[in-house]
Amino acid sequence: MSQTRLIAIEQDILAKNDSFAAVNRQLFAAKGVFVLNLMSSPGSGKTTLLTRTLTDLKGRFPMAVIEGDQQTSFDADRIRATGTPAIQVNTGRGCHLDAQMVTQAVGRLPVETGSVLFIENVGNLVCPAGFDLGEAHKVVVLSVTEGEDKPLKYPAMFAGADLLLVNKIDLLPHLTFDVARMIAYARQLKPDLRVIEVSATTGQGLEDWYGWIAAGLAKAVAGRGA
Ligand SMILES: Nc1nc2c(ncn2[C@@H]2O[C@H](COP(=O)(O)OP(=O)(O)OP(=O)(O)O)[C@@H](O)[C@H]2O)c(=O)[nH]1
Ligand SMILES: [Mg+2]
Ligand SMILES: [Zn+2]
Repeated sequence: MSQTRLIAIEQDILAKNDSFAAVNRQLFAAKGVFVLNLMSSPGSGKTTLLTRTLTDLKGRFPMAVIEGDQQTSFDADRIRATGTPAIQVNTGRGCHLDAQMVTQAVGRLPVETGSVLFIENVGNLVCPAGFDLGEAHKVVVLSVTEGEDKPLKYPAMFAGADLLLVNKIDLLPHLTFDVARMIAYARQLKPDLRVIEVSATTGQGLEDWYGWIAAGLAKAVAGRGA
């Protein structure tokens, strides 16, 4: 296939994605739903962080989850065990969620007015960055076992992020990971990137994450229908 033809196909795919993302964003704005697209490499702790978050924030506002993985419903099962509604989307050979998958999943979920919708993307630091899902913010999770160099190796992911959660900080005493250096690399790509250091297992730093969510939801609710 010629390069021009390939580029044309890619442009078609992204244009189609953007139109579904716009539909999603409009629906979320009308209902005052605060939507976060969580992305990371496999195993950084997205589901662990979510189950802890859902448990700790239970009763403060309604929440729902869309889980993206190539196969299995393990993660949606873990989420449902917290009592939160969750839909698993299996992408098969696909390596990211797209906006149309979110449109379809939202139709099957009780997404209440004034709620938070977490979307856990497929574990992959590359192409999920290219697909707008209609979210309010892109949140990147990077765990301290992955190496400080990841922002510079996967720049699109970090350049497009609104929040970086540095996870597994409970493991720092056993590692040589330089948190400050990693953050400096990430801020080369996104100078005003907000960073919160957390441990999904010990709970360290999670209050800041919860505060950030609550502030975002308040804004989404205040701007409802605007
Ligand atoms: N020590 C430590 N381990 C963690 C932490 N968060 C997650 N883990 C562990 O990391 C492993 C992967 O966690 P998951 O939550 O499944 O990671 P994920 O990002 O959802 O993985 P995928 O969905 O496969 O991309 C599990 O064994 C977790 O127990 C943390 O803060 N500290
Ligand atoms: Mg997961
Ligand atoms: Zn992909």
